[in-house]
Amino acid sequence: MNVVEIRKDFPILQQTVNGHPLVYLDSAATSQKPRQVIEVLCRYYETDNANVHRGVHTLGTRATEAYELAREKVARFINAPSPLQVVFTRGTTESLNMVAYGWARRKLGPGDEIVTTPAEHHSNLIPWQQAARATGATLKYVPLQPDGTISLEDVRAAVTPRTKLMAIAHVSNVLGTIHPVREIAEIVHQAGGILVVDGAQSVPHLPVDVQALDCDFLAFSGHKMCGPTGIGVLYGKKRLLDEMEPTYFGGEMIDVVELYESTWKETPWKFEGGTPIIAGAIGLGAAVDYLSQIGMQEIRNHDLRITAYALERLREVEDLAIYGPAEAERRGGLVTFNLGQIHPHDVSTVLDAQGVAIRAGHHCAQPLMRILNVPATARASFYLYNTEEDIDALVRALRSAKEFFGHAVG
Ligand code: C6P
Repeated sequence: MNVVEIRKDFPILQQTVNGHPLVYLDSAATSQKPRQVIEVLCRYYETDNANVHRGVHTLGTRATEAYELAREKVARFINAPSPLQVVFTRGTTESLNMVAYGWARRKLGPGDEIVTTPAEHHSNLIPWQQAARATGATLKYVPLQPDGTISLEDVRAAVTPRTKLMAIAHVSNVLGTIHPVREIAEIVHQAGGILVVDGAQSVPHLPVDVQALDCDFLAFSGHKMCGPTGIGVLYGKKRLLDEMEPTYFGGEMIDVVELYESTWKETPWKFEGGTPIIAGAIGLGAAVDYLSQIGMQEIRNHDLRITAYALERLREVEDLAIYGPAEAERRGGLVTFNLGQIHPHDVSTVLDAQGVAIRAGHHCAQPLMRILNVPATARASFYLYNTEEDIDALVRALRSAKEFFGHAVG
């Protein structure tokens, strides 16, 4: 994988910020977009733009074909058995809410259990809180180990025949932990439940094969994988999608509409009410082409190298607390940390003055911040365009932040 060449694909990286070359270390929040994706979006609007599944005119046919081709590309990318199991959504948050509304609220009742972990992103936590409240089901948590992992023993203890659903991130957006989804799926299935996987941080970074993982639902966002914002995916097993209720009712998702009742199209179209996110889906298709051409295993290997280097260099910085597993192999491409007592927002501001973009805050994981006993953390996250020089710039900027706030460190 030639990172120097890859960087040339990303116009946004060719700039200075605050007088310094941009060092973008916030891809877990959103990734940058390659020229190949931007050009597909421009071309779509310049030559093919029309509504889909409606007009029989030429542009309508072209737009429909491109939209459905994007579904096929996404299906291949995650090895879904059929494109009909790929629902286009606005992103991970919407995908997870659709399962919570369309499946969990229909299937759960008092005495049933939903199992998750306290390290989840709010998008994979609040929908289950709300579903539990609405149905009388109980929400249970698998405890977090001090190194940010969970043990399969604890999963076995938490999952019972009452467990109708377990939800877990494949990769934590704060700790970076890669969770053993395949093994968890086996435990949940043995108990008769289903496994919902939040793939927001895994699908962009690892080869993800839904059939090998045997997950029942997988949610992810296009904007974290070189695609546009506003597009995401819900993959589901066919039987579950078929028994799931649509969340949105209206144009395009219907079969027959009477005055007092209506019927729906088949999966996946019954979930895509209204004019869908046409350009977004086509842009995501282009992103999938781009990533596939480089190779997801190559991207994973690159993430691994950069993360190992980052862990090594960051450990040299005095007073820097690093959260999550010690070994790069057990992490996705991100490192979360705190520098002494300096508030992460202040750290981030000093870094920004040197062109280094990281994220600071609770990362939409407030219960996890309480477990870590911090109000917030700083996070550097990596992708296929980051280099070891980017990590060196991060470490230099952190050292200067330490000098700047000297008295507050320790
Ligand atoms: N995490 C981060 O900086 P949306 O916003 O729907 O595209 O993705 C939500 C989401 C769900 N699960 C995980 C594990 C995530 O990391 C995210 C998005 C970003 O960590 C923005 S808060």
